[in-house]
Amino acid sequence: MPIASLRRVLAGAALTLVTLAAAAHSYKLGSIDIDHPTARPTTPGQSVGGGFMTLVNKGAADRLMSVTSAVAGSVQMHSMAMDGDVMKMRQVDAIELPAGQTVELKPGAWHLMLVGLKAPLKSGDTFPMTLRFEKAGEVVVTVNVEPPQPEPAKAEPQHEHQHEHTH
Ligand SMILES: [Cu+2]
Repeated sequence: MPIASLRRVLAGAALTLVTLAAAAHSYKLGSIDIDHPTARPTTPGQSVGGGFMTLVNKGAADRLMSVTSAVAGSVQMHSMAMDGDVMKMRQVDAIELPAGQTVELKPGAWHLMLVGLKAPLKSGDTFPMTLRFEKAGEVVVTVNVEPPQPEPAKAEPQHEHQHEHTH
């Protein structure tokens, strides 16, 4: 094959890989898949931001032990749970990843809090973040800064419930 066309083929292959990586945006560490790590955009003066991702554990039980990123002074792991009728946020030492289960870090559930942001997070930006698991070890993921995605169907019943009161 002439060099020129070989080069074209290779360039095409490289481009395809880049496109796939951007669309899928997931990482693999041992038996743990880390899907779509994202953070919310923040406004100037806002020192705290939220971080989200989906952790799929295809192997034995593990735990997310710590998270660090250069964009923030510290990254805390938080849980959200109802305490009476109040939703309360609590800092935890680790997030349990039961064997064969998916744990979603999302608003209203487990999430990361980027505390002491050094600069506002802007929509479209990306930054590296290091996740350390008890058994799987460490991985650096790229976090996409993106605004909240509209929740599919799930949010509907709540809306209907609220509208009932206007009758
Ligand atoms: Cu929190």
